[in-house]
Amino acid sequence: MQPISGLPAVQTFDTHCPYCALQCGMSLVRGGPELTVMARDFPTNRGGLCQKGWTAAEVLHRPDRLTSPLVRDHKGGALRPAAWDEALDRITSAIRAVQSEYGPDAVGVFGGGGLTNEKAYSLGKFARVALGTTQIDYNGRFCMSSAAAASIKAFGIDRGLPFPLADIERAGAILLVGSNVAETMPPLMQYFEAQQKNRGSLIVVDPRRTATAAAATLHLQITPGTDLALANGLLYIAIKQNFLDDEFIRSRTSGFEAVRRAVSSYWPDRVERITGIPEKQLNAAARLLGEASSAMILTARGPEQQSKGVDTVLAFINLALALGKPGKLYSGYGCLTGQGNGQGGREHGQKADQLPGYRKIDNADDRSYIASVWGVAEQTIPGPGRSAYEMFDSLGTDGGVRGLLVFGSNPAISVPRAGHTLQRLRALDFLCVSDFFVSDTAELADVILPSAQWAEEEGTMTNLEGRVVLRRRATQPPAGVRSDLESIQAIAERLGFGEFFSSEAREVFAEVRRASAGGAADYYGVTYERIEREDGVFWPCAAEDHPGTPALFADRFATPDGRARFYPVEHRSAAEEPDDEYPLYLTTGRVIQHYQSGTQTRRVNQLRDAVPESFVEMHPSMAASYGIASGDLVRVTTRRGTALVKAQLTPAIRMDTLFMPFHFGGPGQANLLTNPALDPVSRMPEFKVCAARIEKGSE
Ligand SMILES: Nc1nc2c(c(=O)[nH]1)N[C@H]1C(S)=C(S)[C@@H](COP(=O)(O)OP(=O)(O)OC[C@H]3O[C@@H](n4cnc5c(=O)[nH]c(N)nc54)[C@H](O)[C@@H]3O)O[C@H]1N2
Ligand SMILES: Nc1nc2c(c(=O)[nH]1)N[C@H]1C(S)=C(S)[C@@H](COP(=O)(O)OP(=O)(O)OC[C@H]3O[C@@H](n4cnc5c(=O)[nH]c(N)nc54)[C@H](O)[C@@H]3O)O[C@H]1N2
Ligand code: SF4
Ligand SMILES: [Mo]
Repeated sequence: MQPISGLPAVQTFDTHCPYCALQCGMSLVRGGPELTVMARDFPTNRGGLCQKGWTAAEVLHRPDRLTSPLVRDHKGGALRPAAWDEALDRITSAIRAVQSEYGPDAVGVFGGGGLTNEKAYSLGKFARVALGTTQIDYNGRFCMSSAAAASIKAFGIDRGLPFPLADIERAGAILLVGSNVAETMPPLMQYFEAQQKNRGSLIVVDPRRTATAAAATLHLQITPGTDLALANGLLYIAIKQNFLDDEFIRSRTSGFEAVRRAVSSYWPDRVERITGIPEKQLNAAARLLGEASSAMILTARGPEQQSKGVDTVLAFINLALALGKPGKLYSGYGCLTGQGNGQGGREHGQKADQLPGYRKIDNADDRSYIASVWGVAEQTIPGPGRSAYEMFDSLGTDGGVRGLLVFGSNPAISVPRAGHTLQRLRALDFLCVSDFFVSDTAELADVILPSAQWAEEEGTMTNLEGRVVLRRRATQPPAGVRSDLESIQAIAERLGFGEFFSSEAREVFAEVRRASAGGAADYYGVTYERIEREDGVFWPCAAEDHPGTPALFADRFATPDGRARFYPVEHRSAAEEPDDEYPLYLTTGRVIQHYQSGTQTRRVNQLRDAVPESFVEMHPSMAASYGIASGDLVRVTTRRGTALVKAQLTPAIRMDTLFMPFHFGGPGQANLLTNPALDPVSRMPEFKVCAARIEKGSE
């Protein structure tokens, strides 16, 4: 690894962890040939890091890193190293061939919420300007899209947390729904611990008694897929107990009467039957929230990754609004965004229906503004395309996507109904993947581009609070490796659109600022220099002398009339409920050691040794009734397929529920089993609930 020339031998670079949306501050220190990680005091992590953060630099130095493009001469042939020119020519000739035979929309792009703002922006622009395709979406569709859609409906804007993390410590009560912070954002636990020390109460809703739930004042061990009924039930009790803030409802919201009517049938014993949460606990939770002077409701993937994720989040927002909390100090509704740039990644145009600055691709004013920034004619910007799962489902079909470019995602592992998804990926005429390693998806590719990693490039990320932070370059990428911005620019160049793209992050960011100006997510006043000086800048920030906006909604919501909107929503079953054939619930999620599809963390010895393979978590009583002992192989079957995994017994899970981590491929892959039933609005698949059966297995 080459030091940057002209700098002293021991160097320290302040940057951020490459993984989750907490974007913990860390320093990279170079004494010898390799970089090591040091924790750093930053407002989000306050010196803390999780084990993924501590070991992140190992991923830079892995011997199996890609250092040259790989190409396959024919389908089924072997991958072989190739020069950049050859690989780029292969990509452009495949794009031309597919588009001339099937039209511009036959080439698709799939991006990721781990990409910097600069990359996400360039990828969205590349799809619209250089490819002229409607077909672009990204993995955030599988992440926080339900919460985003609900927030836009209710508040008129989607910033995951409309307040800074520090507010958590001062909240009198917090309802944390389907979030396992202790494993998914460990340094954030210090905020909840401080909140409880300040006599605040923490209520955790999860089918499992996770480490997060164990640390709570009250744990509601909910039946998977029933969060909406819980929210309506809590609002029912709040109405009966006079916990409502009538003045707030009158002056700052609209639509409450319809919600009052809708929740009038959610009396506690009915909600107990639906959710499995005892009436006494429902009352206790409503009281803790209703009597607290300040209160927050936070959701994560548990309630959101459901085929009714949007309605479920709306039900929790209704509760927060009825209690009069949004826009008040230490209070409100928030979504805990997951990916490193999960927030920024959803603002700059890599989503099927979106243009930069959180603009809409079907809005005439938005289109003409972005056309002017891009220097293209408005009518050349294509319209909205398919959502993520729908795009994967279309691969290789008539009228579907025949050539796909993937940047920053590993869909072979992370898309639901993986058996089918893999078949579709194999049916493509052409697949190009940009990654650091031969990921599970890259294994299927015709061309793989080796990408620079986080410490080898510059760029900005927007964390779960809406704080724009700076990723600094600490080292050069290995010879033969290029940044995604360089790759995107080079492909565009070959397609005749080179002048529209830059491979320099700072130049791209200058354009992001202009393109986002006046939009909902306005970055115009954010500069690299300001981020360095101010420990990040919160959007919206419309001018360089604007302080940024840590907290939203103090005076008005972002709706046209400034009022937040209530939406009446009704409980409905999950798309698939247990029955005689498939009697159990299966849910999926994460463990502390692994990140997402595991391409990175499965390559770190310490993390891989701790959790080397997939498993299925089940209650000892359930296991006993099937004659299954700890460590036994189990066949888990759903209507989509079968997975073979070892049993992990724990009394911390409901007796009717199985849990599997989704980080692994092979026979234990959780997504072989999951249901691609989609939310009608957000198009989020139902990762968190399906019906399953188990048998004791054998190799
Ligand atoms: N270690 C680690 N940390 C990560 C990541 C990672 O892969 N690994 N990924 C990052 C990303 S992108 C994301 S999106 C976040 C996700 O962060 P979280 O949302 O905290 O993670 P999950 O484990 O997917 O789901 C949280 C909890 O939902 C529960 N759950 C399952 N079904 C239901 C249900 O029906 N209702 C309710 N209320 N709860 C349910 C699960 O038991 C689980 O404990 O984590 C981020 N941080
Ligand atoms: N069953 C089940 N499935 C799920 C979930 C679940 O809870 N249950 N959660 C869903 C959620 S919330 C998410 S966010 C998705 C995540 O699913 P994926 O998008 O598949 O997850 P990652 O592992 O983050 O994929 C990123 C890939 O790109 C590479 N990469 C990282 N950064 C860059 C970069 O800057 N440039 C390039 N070129 N490559 C990069 C990594 O090495 C990795 O291979 O999974 C979803 N799938
Ligand atoms: S909590 Fe997230 S950002 Fe912080 S060290 Fe762990 S993975 Fe990195
Ligand atoms: Mo995510």
